[in-house]
Amino acid sequence: MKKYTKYSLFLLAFGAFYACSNDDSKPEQPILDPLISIKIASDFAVERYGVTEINPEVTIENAEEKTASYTWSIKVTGNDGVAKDSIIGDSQKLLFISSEAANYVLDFTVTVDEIVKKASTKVLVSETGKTYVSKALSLLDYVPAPINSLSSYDFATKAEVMAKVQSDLESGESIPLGTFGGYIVTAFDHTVINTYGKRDFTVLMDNIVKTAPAGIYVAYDANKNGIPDDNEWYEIAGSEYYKSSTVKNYEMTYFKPNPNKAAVTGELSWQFDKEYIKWTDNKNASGTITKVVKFRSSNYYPIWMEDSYILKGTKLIIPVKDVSDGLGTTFNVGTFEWGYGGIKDASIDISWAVDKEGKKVHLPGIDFVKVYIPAFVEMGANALLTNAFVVAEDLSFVKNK
Ligand SMILES: [Ca+2]
Ligand SMILES: [Ca+2]
Repeated sequence: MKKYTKYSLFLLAFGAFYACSNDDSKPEQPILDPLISIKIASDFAVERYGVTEINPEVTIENAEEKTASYTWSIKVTGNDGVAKDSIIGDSQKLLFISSEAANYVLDFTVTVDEIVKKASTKVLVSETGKTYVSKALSLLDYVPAPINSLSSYDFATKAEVMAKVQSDLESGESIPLGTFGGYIVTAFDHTVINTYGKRDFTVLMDNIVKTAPAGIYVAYDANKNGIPDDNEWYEIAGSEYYKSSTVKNYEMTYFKPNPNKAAVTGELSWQFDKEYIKWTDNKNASGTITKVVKFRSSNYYPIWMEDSYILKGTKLIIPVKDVSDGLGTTFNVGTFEWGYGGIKDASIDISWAVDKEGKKVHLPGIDFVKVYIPAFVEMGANALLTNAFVVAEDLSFVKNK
């Protein structure tokens, strides 16, 4: 017991000495608040639908490990006449774009911990003298995959097909895309603004019978040459994008059927030619598309296309079930939740766009939309699962009406 007391006393003494020595050698450092400074140009000028890059210089001292958060806001007067701050960005650099000619005051806020620093700048948005329409009515490209419904495009040259599709697009006719990979590319007459925290455009499909949701790619004309360049395309990563069943970079090659080949009928009465169109893919699979009795007089293969052609895209699994006891006459077709054309809510947020590696990209807006069929499914007597494109439309116009 005596021994124990001695030992405890020694420990206490050592503790006191150590504390004292520590105080002497290291005087307590005062913790400094982060010090934020912002340098920003006082004003900017741009035309309607033009993009201004506002890139303030931000210096933060004593930030230690803390990270800064950024907010861009703009005063918006609502229907009640009350001006409110509306958030338009959350990163240091802002790509400002507006549909209305006006003077805008933008407030920029940098926050580190509880320290807040504000700055503001002005943007003068001028008129262009042009009128704009909500719909993307300019056809840039059209390549359908095989399908039984191409009869209105029975032209020998692509130029003739493009003229007919352009006219169908303007008159609101539905444009068949075929099976996997069939696509259409259209352009808006303005940049559809990526409104912060909101969905921006919609993709309307024909949807008459059991149809496939449509996959979407978007392009922002970053170099302003009026065309979507290869490095300007991004994919809208909808509800299926990250699923394990989704196949990225899928490619199918379709081969022109030989008109002199005899039809190979099947056991089921609807199987007119089981070996009608040969296909291969980039996963070492191959097969044939069956021509069905109902569409036996249709030419599934686009007649203006060469002897074979390749179509590419992300391949998605759409749930399709034969509910006719394997007879191949009646099917149930599922749908997707968000991020596709032709579904219950086909409105798209441009902020869903991702690059080829699946990384989110921030686009100020988009000028071009590519819509394609992301599935390859044969539905027995009903031929291939497909959909037809109607139009892509800027939602900001729809709301303003
Ligand atoms: Ca948006
Ligand atoms: Ca371009």
